[in-house]
Formats: sequence, structure tokens, C-alpha cells
Amino acid sequence: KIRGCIFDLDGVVVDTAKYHYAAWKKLADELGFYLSIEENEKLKGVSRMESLDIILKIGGIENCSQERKRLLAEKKNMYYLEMLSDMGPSEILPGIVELIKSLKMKGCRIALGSASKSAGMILKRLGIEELFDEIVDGNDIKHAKPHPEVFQTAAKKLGISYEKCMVVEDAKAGVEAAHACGMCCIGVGSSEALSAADFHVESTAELSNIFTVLV
Ligand code: G16
Ligand code: MG
Repeated sequence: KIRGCIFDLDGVVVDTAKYHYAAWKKLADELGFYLSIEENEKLKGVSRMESLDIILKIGGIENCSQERKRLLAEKKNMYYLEMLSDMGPSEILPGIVELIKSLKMKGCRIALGSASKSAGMILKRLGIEELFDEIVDGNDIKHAKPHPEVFQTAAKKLGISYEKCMVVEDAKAGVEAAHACGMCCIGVGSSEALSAADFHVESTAELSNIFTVLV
């Protein structure tokens, strides 16, 4: 039986993945190349600086100094935060609030496991911070997904062993991170990148169907 559930943020709890893509795309446009939806899959769940390295590679931009990289990453984050400025509760993905409440009623402990440094701010802004027993985000970890550190830290904070934790993810890097520490993972979304997940749903609205048999 599953005793703990760890939710990814972007693309699972809130619909911010589209803003990450739009912000990276704007940066790529300025750098003179096109960032496709397919290539954007590689950035999901990956930290800001590592995402930038992937972007620069896609654009064939070499010999970028550390200082320029820092400025470019800052710029992308500025675009991202601007796009979030009129984000409201309608950005919470379908069924998530109800699902978390029902899991808690069944005694399941809930954590957030996100690579984003803005996770706390986003949850606060949407008024859903209290849904989570523990929050682990990009400010708390050294190694980004696919390294399992974010999920390991969350499980430790919840006080639940890894094999009794379920991860919900929308990114390939996140599925890999869950598996790297022996956790099961539900992949959410239509992407082929999720084929390695133990369970798969197209939309967050379908997650409760899977949990009925697991918790
Ligand atoms: C998210 C996104 C990634 C993003 C990363 C860092 O992770 O999926 O695309 O690059 O956070 O975000 P920030 O630049 O806000 O620190 P997750 O794990 O919530 O999907
Ligand atoms: Mg995600």
C-alpha cells in the first residue's frame, strides 16, 4: 500500500509548464533560433541552469561565459515570472485539490517535490500551500532531476520509506528520478516521454481512478 504521495509542481499541480515553455521560447527567439514543443520536453523537470545548457546546445551556441549564462537564465526567469503575474486558481489542474484531500482522508501523507525555485511562491499565490504536509523545491536540493534527491528528501521529511511512496510526474526526468530511488511513478500527459512510468493518465482528472486501487 502507498502511504505517501509526492507531487511534482509544474505540469502536475499547476499549469505552469506552458509558461516555462513560452519563456524559454522567447529567449530562444532572441538568440535567433526556434524552440519546438518536442525539444521543450527535454527541459521539463530539469533545473533552470541545466535547462539553459540544453537550450544553448539546441541553438548551437558555444563558448558562452558563466556570466552570460547567468544573465540569460535570469532573463528567462524574469519572462517566466512576468507571465505568472496574473495567474489565478484556474491554473490549478483538474481534480488535484479534491484528489489530495481524499488521499489525506485515507491517511496518505502528501509532499511537493519540485525542481522550481518559485514553487513556494506559486503555492502561496494559489492558496494551496496548506494541502502539502511537506514541501521540497529547487532551493532545498543540490542535484536536479533525474537525480532522485528531491524525492528522497521529500520521503524523509514525510517519514515514509521510498517503496511506500508514489510520485506523480509530467516529465521524463521526473519519472527517472522516482525510479532511481525505487519509487513508483504515475506519468501525467500525452507525451511519449512518459512511457517508462508505471501508470499513465492523459489528464490529472483521471488520477483518482488509479489511486482508488493503490491507497
Ligand atoms: C520545474 C519545470 C522545469 C524548470 C524547473 C526550474 O520543475 O518543470 O521546466 O526548469 O522547474 O524552475 P525555476 O526556473 O522556476 O527554478 P518541476 O519539477 O516542478 O516540474
Ligand atoms: Mg513537472
